[in-house]
Amino acid sequence: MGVVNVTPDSFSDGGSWFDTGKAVEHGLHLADQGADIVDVGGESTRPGAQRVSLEEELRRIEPVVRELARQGVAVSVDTMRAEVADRAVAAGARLVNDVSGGLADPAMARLVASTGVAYVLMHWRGHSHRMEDRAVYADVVQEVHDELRDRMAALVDAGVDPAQIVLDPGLGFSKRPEQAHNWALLAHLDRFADLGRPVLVAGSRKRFLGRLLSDAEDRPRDFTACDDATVALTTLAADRGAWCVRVHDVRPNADAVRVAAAWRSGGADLDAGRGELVGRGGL
Ligand code: PMM
Repeated sequence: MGVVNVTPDSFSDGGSWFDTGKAVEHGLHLADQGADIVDVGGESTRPGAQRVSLEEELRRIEPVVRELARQGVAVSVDTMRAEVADRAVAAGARLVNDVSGGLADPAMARLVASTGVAYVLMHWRGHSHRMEDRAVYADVVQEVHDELRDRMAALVDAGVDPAQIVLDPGLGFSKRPEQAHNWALLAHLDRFADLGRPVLVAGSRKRFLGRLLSDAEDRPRDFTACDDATVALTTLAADRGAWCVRVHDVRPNADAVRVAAAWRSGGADLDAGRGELVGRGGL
């Protein structure tokens, strides 16, 4: 999954693709580089970010989703709002990526149920301005697991088919780099297997990588120099069975997924690292 943030202020690529034409061009480039899905978002979720209005979010993403879908790209919409998801699906999006796991908008579950699109349910404990102080865990892996399980049950109660759901531990969201929450989740990705759904890992350029790669004076590495570490993360995640990785620099990560898949299959299935269609029953 390649990322197109149509925002002026995202952590990793804020401002670069804020213009509709540039965003479309970038999405096509990511598809060309090997992205099976292009994730289009219009609201920054960086720690401390303020929300954008519904109108502004729609203005940012709708034309980009429509044009990419028209050109045959499998588009995902990164939104917490049911109305934005609805309009994006009408414009051709095939997957809704909701970092709030349905908590930010009570209408999201019904929308996902009625459209039948694939849905990324991410672990979330609150909007950006609150997420740091809610990063308190006795056992981060167990708590993230149980909260995802409970959200999945709530969505299914609201009519969502479990087959629509992809789970995401939400690296960096109410997870503190200095407390190694993200690494604990990665080390125990297999613990999510009992929930019976594919897992998406989104660590690309995140602060916990910059912190790991701090210099001798303990200054975190800038995110612009964390792409090699992201590829290492992708390789390990793919080897441990992640269904999808969400990344900014697609080509080396797509290559890493294919290497990991070939390695895992012992050469028996050299196409295993190529993506599959997403949608009900297609996950
Ligand atoms: N992280 C960001 C945005 N969208 N979606 C999912 N499913 N999982 C994530 O961890 C996630 C996301 C924030 O990162 P960015 O600013 O680099 O896009």
